[in-house]
Amino acid sequence: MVHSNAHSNNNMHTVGIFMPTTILIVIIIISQTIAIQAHSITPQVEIDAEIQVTKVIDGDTIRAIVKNVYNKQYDYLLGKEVRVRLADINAPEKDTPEGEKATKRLKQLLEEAQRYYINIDDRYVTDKYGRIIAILYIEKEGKLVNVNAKLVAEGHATIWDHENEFNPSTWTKTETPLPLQTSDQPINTASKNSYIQTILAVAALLIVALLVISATRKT
Ligand SMILES: [Ca+2]
Ligand SMILES: [Ca+2]
Repeated sequence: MVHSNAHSNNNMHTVGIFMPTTILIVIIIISQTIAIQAHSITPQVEIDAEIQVTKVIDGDTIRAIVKNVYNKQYDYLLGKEVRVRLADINAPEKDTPEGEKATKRLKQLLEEAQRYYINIDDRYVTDKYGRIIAILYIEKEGKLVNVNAKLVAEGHATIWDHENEFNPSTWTKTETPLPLQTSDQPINTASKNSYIQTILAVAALLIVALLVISATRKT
């Protein structure tokens, strides 16, 4: 009987430590997963990948290395150098004065930016020349700029609405402030995620504190 009681107490003790430890591990995993998602989620603007621009070919085409992929569909592009054709716009040929101006302006916009992203056409991905069809976004001074729309707004390119994921008539504004917030979304996904992260971090701290207290009492 004594042996049996001791055994059962030992089990209770193991369960007592095991449960909070398991909960703690689960909380850490969940909060890490949310942290990864929070980075990739942009509530109003669809972003498929982050790129590093290597060359401006002309007013509507660039060459770039794919740095990060936020859409599993494009995992195969990670680390690759690709040509990106700005979707649904057309800049004049490079050997014309207008084309030269458009190329120069695109270069200037890219030089002023801190980070570069693309929303790839999920419907066809590339054109017949193997160029990735995308909206190019640049991050500049806390704003996300739709470069396709910007070039059109400044008169360096015209809209050529091809059949694809994009509809240029929805490009009513060229800039979106970061962090992304809108009146129709009272709390955006990114800030909601950081709110959940904070709660989870506090919960994890409380569990650690409880573990320390229970360990101190036993010694
Ligand atoms: Ca897309
Ligand atoms: Ca289109």
